[in-house]
Parts: sequence; C-alpha cells; structure tokens
Amino acid sequence: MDNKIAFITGATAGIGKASAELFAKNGYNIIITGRRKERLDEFSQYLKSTYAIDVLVLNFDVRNLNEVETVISSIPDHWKRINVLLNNAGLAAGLNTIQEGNVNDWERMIDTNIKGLIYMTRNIAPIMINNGYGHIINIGSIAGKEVYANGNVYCATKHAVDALSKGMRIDLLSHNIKVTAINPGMVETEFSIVRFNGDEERAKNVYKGLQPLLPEDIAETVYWVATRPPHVNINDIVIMPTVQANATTTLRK
Ligand code: NDP
Ligand code: 8X3
Repeated sequence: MDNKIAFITGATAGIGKASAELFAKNGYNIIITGRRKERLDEFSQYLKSTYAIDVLVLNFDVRNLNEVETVISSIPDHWKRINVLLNNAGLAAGLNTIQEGNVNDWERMIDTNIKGLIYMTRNIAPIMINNGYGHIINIGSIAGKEVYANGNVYCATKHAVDALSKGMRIDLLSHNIKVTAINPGMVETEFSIVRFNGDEERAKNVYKGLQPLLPEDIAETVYWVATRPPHVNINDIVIMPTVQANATTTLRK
C-alpha cells in the first residue's frame, strides 16, 4: 500500500465529504469518520469502486474521548502512515444571545469543535511524530476571526481553533509536522440545517440571493495546502464567497 493517506473527520457530509472525494480522486487512501455509519459505508463503497483506492471506515463520535482513544489505537499499522489529518468535524447549534442561549447547544459546540479537535490531535500527533512527518489541517471559520451578533459561543469555539492551530504549529515544529488553519465564510452544506435544528426553510434563507461557497471550493483549498512542497507551509487561509466581505456584510440580489 504505497498511496498517501488522508484521515478526515466528519466525512459524511459537506466539506469533509468533498475533501475525501478529492483526495481519493488524486490517489490517496482515505480514512473516513463520522457518526452516521450507513453514510460512511455507502461513501466507502463509492470511493473504492470509483477511484480504485482503499478506504478505512471509523465510526465514532469525536466528543467521546474513550471512543477516540479506542478507535485510534485499533488502526492497523499499515494505515498509520497518515500524511494528512483534516480536523473538520464540527457544527453550530442555534443562534441566540448569551442571555437566552441554550446551554446544551453551547456544550455540544464546545465538545465537538474544541474538545473533539483536541482529542483527535492528541491521539494522531504521536503517530505522526513516530512517522517523522505529517500535516494537520484544521477547519476554523470566519467566525474564528470575527464575532457576530448571537454567534457568541460558536465564534468562541472557532477562535479556539485559531489559537490551537497557532499553538500546535509551535509544539510540532521540531517534528516536521505542518499545521494549517482554513477559515471559510459561508459554505452551503448541511451546516445551517444542523444549526437550525432541521429547519430547512430557515437554513435556505441564509444563502438566499447570494452564491455561497461550495464544499468543493474548500476541498480544493485543503488539497492545495496539503500538496505544497516540503519546505512550504500555508499557515492560515480565510476564504470567502465573492459576495461576502466579512462575517456580516454580504451582497444579496
Ligand atoms: P456539515 O453539517 O455538512 O458536516 C459536518 C460533518 O461533521 C458531518 O460529517 C458530521 O458527521 C461531522 N460531525 C459533526 N459532529 C460530529 C461528532 N460529534 N463526531 C463526529 N463527526 C461529527 O457541515 P460543514 O461541512 O459545513 O462543516 C464542516 C466544518 O466546517 C465544521 O467544523 C464547521 O464549523 C466548518 N465551517 C463551516 C462553514 C459553513 O458555512 N458551512 C463555514 C466555516 C466553517 P456525522 O453527523 O455523521 O457525525
Ligand atoms: C460558519 C460561518 O459565519 O456562518 O462557520 O458562522 S458563519
């Protein structure tokens, strides 16, 4: 098995799924993860038959440290030559003021976006250190660079990803492990449907009258940063729809 390996968290939808497909198309073997097993199995079959690459399905919840440790420690040795870890699994839950927000939503975002990302990194970084190479790519957000009304806790989790990416880069410097943060503006995925608890109409309105980014746009960016020469690292990227100037300023028809 000589192909490079990309490990992608949250590959059942959106940015993670599009990234997995692009790596597969370019001959990488792929480790795909997520909680929805049926989607993972179906996607795995599709990737294997379409791109003649190998796929390892790991079905777990990034919020559960026990599951993360058990699953990562059970990865077969030949799958441990991980070139890229894409820390993508994440979500927004709700959009409300700090005085009225739902504490369960906040905990879900903190547990997934911050704790999930550090559990994954804590368990994969030693494998990369042992290999002597690796690249960790964290999906942050424009919400990690700016704060918008009612975004309080989601923005805080993505500011944490921003800080963690900078910290990881320092800690892993001497181990030949690159760290990149990619911070998108609006991307049309299942993100807003999840944020608004399944309310598809409300989710559609987020993108009404404008052309948002597509998950494939972020996948291309992920793949581009992952394929720079060994002496080049892309530290940080903010990528926006052309009609979105910042977190709160958009041009709608
Ligand atoms: P989607 O909802 O389409 O995909 C989210 C993915 O994360 C799914 O595969 C989901 O899998 C996985 N996931 C969520 N929670 C968990 C969990 N607890 N354990 C394991 N996997 C989990 O959203 P996007 O593709 O848009 O989001 C991907 C990342 O991009 C997130 O970190 C998000 O914050 C970020 N982002 C999104 C933007 C946007 O506008 N869409 C903009 C900026 C950043 P499953 O449900 O099967 O577990
Ligand atoms: C998603 C981008 O600004 O809709 O992270 O929260 S935003």
